Amino acid sequence: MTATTATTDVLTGAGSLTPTPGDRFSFGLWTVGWQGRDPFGDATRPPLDPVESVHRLAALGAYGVTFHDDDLVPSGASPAAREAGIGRFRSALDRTGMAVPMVTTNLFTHPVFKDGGFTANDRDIRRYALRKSLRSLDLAAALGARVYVAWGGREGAESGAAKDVRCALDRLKEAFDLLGEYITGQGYDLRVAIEPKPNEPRGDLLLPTVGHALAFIERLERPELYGVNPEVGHEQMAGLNVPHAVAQALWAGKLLHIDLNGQNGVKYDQDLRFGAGDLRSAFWLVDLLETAGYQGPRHFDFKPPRTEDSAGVWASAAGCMRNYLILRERAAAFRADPRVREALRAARLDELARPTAPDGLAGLLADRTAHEEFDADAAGERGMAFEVLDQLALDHLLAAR
Ligand code: 3MF
Ligand code: MG
Ligand code: MG
Repeated sequence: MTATTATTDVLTGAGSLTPTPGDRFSFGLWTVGWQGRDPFGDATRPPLDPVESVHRLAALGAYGVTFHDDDLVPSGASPAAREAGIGRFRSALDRTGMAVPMVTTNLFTHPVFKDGGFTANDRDIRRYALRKSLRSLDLAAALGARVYVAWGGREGAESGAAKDVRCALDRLKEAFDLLGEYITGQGYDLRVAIEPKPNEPRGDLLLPTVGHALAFIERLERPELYGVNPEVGHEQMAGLNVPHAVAQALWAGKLLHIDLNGQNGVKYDQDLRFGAGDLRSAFWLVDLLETAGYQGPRHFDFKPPRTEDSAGVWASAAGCMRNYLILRERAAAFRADPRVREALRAARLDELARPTAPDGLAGLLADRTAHEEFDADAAGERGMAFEVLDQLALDHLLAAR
C-alpha cells in the first residue's frame, strides 16, 4: 500500500462517518477543480474534467455539484461547443444520479469585470453582466437548480473617489430587481442567494457581511425571492462570529444555501477544507444547522491546498464531509447529554426562550417588581454558569465524554 492510499483510507472511514446522498453534501466544480494558481505562483495541478469531478464526488458520497457558467463551458466558447459541454455534463449527472442544487455566474475572472459586473462604472459592461447572468438563470432552471448564488467578486473599490457607493447600490438594486423580474416572468422555481464577502479580490467589496446583505434585500422589489449564501471564511475575514451570522439569516427566513470551509482568523481568504481553521466555530455551526432544521445543501466552497496532487484533492474533499459528520455526531451527543441539559437550565437558556413582557406595555408599567422593587444589585451578583456549559461542549467536541 502506498503512503497516499493509506492517507485516503484514514480520511474516508466507514459507518456513520460515511457520507450518503441523504446528508446533502455538494461541491463546486471550481473547488476540486482549482489548479492551485495564486497571486505568487503558477498552477500546480492539471485541469480537471467536470465529468470526472461528477463521478469522483458521487463515489465519495456527495449528492450534488454546483458550478459557475464558465466552469462548465469556457467563456467565449461557440454555441456548438457550449451545447456539447452541457450535454456531456448532463450525461454524467444521469449516470451518477448527482443533482445540481445551485448554479452561479462568473462576474469576476475575465478582464472585462475588473471594475465590477453589476456596479462597473461602464454601463455597457453592466448590461453585459446582466445578460451573462440571465443566461445562467436559464441553465439553472434547465438543470433543476432551486438556488442561484450571486457573489459580487469585483463589486467594490480600492480607493475612495473611484466608486460612488450610493450610486453603486442603486445599480446593484437595479440588477437584482431585473433578475427577480426575469425569474418571475419565466416562472422559474428559483431563489437568489446573495453571497457576502468583506474584501478580496477588491480592496473593499460591497455587501461585505451577512448583515449588509440582509438589509439590502429588504430594499428590493421582491424581497421574498432573495436570501443569503453565507460563507464561513468570509465572515471570519471580517472578524465576525459565523454561527451568529447564520443564526440571524435563519431567523430572517433567509438561509437559502451555505458555503462551508475553514479559515484562521482575519487574514487572506484561505478556503481551507471544512473543519480546518476555527474548529469550535465549526462545531457550533453544525450544531445550529442540525438543530434549526436547515433543509438546504451543505455546500463546500474550499480549495485543496496547492501542495496537493490529485489524490490529495479527493482526500481534502472527503475530509470536508467527514469533518461535518464528526461534528454532527459530537453536537448531537452534546445536546443529548443530561448533564448538558442541566447546565443549560443553570445558565437559564429556558428563561431566554420566554417572552419578556407577555403582559404588554401596561402590565410592564404596572409591575413594581420590574423597577421600583427590583434589586438590581442582588441580580447583578448571580453567576451565569456559562463556563461549566462551555467546558461540557469542549469535552464533547474533543470526544472526552
Ligand atoms: C469567493 C467565493 C466564490 C463564490 C462563488 C459562488 C469562487 O471567495 O466564495 O467562489 O462562492 O462565486 O457563486
Ligand atoms: Mg469564498
Ligand atoms: Mg463562496
